[in-house]
Amino acid sequence: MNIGIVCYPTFGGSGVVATELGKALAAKGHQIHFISYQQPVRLDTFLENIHYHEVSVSDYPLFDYQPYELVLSSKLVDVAKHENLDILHVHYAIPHASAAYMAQRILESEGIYIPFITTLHGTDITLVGRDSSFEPVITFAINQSDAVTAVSESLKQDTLNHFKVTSKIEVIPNFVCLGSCEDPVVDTELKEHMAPNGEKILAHVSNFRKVKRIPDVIEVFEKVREKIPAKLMLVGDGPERHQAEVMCREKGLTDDLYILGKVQDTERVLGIADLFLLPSEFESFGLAALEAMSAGVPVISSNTGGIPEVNKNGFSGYLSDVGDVDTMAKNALHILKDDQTLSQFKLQAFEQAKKFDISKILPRYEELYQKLLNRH
Ligand code: GMT
Repeated sequence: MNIGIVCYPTFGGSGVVATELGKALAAKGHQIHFISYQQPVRLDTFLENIHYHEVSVSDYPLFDYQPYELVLSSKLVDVAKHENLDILHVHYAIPHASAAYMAQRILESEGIYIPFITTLHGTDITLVGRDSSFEPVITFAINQSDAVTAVSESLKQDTLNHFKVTSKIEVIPNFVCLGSCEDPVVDTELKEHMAPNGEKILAHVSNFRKVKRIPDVIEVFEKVREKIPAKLMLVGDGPERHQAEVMCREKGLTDDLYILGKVQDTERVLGIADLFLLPSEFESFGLAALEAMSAGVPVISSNTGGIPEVNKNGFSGYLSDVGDVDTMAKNALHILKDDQTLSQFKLQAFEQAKKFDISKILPRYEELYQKLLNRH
């Protein structure tokens, strides 16, 4: 199939999922056309069957705000026609689903019909709960999609609660690419370098937005470090990062803190961690937690949104109420207290991640594409 994939190219989970999906489809022989305003971060090497089409929004002085959605729609029309796309798969509702709808209408006026699938990722739906001005466009674009998927049951329910959706929403969970990996790989040299005295390593990966509750990450770490020698690795970047640094300085934690920023090979970094912290206010899925589990790292998380569908309480880690840092720290210490318990949780985290291996998820997208193609 010739498949167009539209995504945000940045470090967010939706872009990661879209890119990894495209790479896996390309490996199976499909022609994949990524359409985005920048090269997606996980698309950093040449790969067969993968094409990249940049949406460049020119800086025209008439506009205070450049009309990205219109340029995207035009690009979709252009790529669809010249690359003979069979199907379009857009990740994140705003503005990708409405741009796909517009492109579909233009193409239809020229006698070409291309079905489009919208995958809902989370903030495209949940933030709208707080900003109703988007509601009519999102409702319309979802209902006009030829198929709609959501990354968790929880997100599907949120969508049905916030919008008057008439389309069927199919839940296709996010995934990790374990391949033939039997055991997670640990870079022991790096681990010894980061924790030279055998300290336990706690990690957090995110885009450092308020919803991630970074102060809770730091408080949990502080409580753990009071009891056992520990290090904290903060990976990623975003608006809350500076405040996080200030908080760590004020608490006197900087000697045991690594602020790593936007690293490319998160797998290698996660591989040396003993515990992953995700105390978010909300997560539709929590891809970062799943990626940690796929590196054999148990997860201490909040029990919000779709996280309970990913992190299993008492098995791959523990879940507690949002903001309950005392319980999170208590559970973290329970996992870290002895090597046997820690090894058991590491094993179980990896077992849980296997349920989300791409080999189980990819056929579901392929079936959906085929179903739409058969219909038209
Ligand atoms: O919140 C983020 O980290 C970014 C956002 C995105 O769209 O890239 O993430 C959302 O989609 C991810 C991939 O499906 C999910 O794993 C995240 O849980 C979800 N974020 C929220 O719901 C806050």
